[in-house]
Amino acid sequence: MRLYLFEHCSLCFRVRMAAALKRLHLQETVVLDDDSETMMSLVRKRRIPILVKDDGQPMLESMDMVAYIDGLGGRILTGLQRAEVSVWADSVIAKTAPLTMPRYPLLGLPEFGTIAAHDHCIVRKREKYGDFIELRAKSREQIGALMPELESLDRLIESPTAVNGELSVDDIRVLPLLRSAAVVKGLRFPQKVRNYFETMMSRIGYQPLSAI
Ligand SMILES: N[C@@H](CCC(=O)N[C@@H](CS)C(=O)NCC(=O)O)C(=O)O
Repeated sequence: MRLYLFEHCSLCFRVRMAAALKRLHLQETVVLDDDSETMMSLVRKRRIPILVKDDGQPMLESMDMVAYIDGLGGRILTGLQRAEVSVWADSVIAKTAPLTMPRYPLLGLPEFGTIAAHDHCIVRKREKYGDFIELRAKSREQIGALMPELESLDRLIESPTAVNGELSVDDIRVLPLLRSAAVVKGLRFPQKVRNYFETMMSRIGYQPLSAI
């Protein structure tokens, strides 16, 4: 199996996390941000992540990929899901994206490994999120707006090894978002969130991205 991904992409990290939890080796290709051809040739659209299965069939939805990987051998995402956790995950993105998006191109990530790929990202994302320098200049207030969300998550976390006490798809929803949020220097995770983040990242053998 080969996963086509961007290193910064939290949806891609869902799939990498599922594979790591299963101790399953995924071949990985990081696509340059301006390399639409690779994506188009696989799935006829500009979309990441793409999982190409061993039979050559590509998959396009990250949660379908997670379910597929979890179904190989004995399932491990067996815990119950909680609506509050998916509601949290869906709503927090509006608060994290203005902080994380303008930082990713500064982290030396492989998808921005050429100046053309880097600028391709800036030009496209600027349309959606606004000017990156102006966004970064608002970091303090954005962090202030995000903190109550992290405090809410702190109250939801039941164990450092599983958000609901037993590993479930909710962990796949939450950990990749925390990995993204952790690129924001000066953002302090509340105690249970920090324990959960550190425990889970170490369990799957991933270092956090750098923070800026
Ligand atoms: N529902 C899809 C959404 C995938 C998605 O939105 N991917 C984004 C990257 S995170 C994308 O391909 N954006 C196009 C682009 O960056 O040009 C999934 O969960 O896999």
